Amino acid sequence: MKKIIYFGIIVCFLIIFPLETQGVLLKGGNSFDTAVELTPGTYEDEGMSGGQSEYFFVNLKAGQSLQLEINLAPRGAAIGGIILYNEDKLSLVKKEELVQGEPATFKISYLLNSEKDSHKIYIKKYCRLFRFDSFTINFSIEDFYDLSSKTDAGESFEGAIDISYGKYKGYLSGENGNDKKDFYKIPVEKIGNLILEAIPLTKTAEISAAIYNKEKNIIAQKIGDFGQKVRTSRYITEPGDYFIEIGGESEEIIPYEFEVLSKEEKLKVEKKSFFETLNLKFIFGIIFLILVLFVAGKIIYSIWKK
Ligand SMILES: [Ca+2]
Repeated sequence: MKKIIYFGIIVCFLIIFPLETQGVLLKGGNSFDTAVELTPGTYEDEGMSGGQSEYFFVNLKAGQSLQLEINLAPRGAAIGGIILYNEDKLSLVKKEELVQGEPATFKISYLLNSEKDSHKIYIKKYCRLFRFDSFTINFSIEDFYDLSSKTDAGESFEGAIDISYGKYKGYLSGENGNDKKDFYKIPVEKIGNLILEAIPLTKTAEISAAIYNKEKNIIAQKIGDFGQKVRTSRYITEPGDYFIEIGGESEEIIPYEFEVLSKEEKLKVEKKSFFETLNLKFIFGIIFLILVLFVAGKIIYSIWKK
């Protein structure tokens, strides 16, 4: 008897709370002011007709990316899409699709910089013409923090993250967001070469690396080709806080690695003397060879003459 009761309870539970949640039915607001907050998950609707729109908003931290996967199922054919707006209600991204017959899926991602600690992003979904029988949004958040900072490195000197010599990993948004630059600050204590190497970890990106002096003037810069490493350096004569800027271009989010190295004066002198030694050896070698050829020529000539 007990088993039957337990079985009945489980069946009732499964009817009320299905194991597979196919998506939550959610209606957005009809303006920015009445926008409805989205948390990560899948949201379905009951369809939209031409002229209809709904507003949502999400909150993200600096260094996080908003990820949307949109599925549009038209009734025959329909036109509609998604627009992202910032907190000031300025359009950031617009993606509109003409969908005919089969449902279509597209993705939007937007990586946010550290101009603010947290960002409110509005999402407007709309149908411009005809009708979608369903307009599904899958919303997720992905972290693209620089180094192990749990945030995004600043877009300028003021927000630079402190580093020391070593290898680090960071991210830039490319066209998918507003994280266009990352600034780092490195204290240089000794006179010598400050070397900066950076490489995009995707072939679709080109990366730039620059070094700024204590007065925040650029003193070394290199712009690379797609997927290529860049290397730039500058001989530092005055210790102090120097700055590094990494920039990049791509249609996708750019993961990158960079390394900051120092070569002190001592090493530089050693390197110079090595080349000097090499040059002297080369010159003496040439003189010796000419002498040998000259003497040999003389001997052969004298034998031939006899
Ligand atoms: Ca970044």
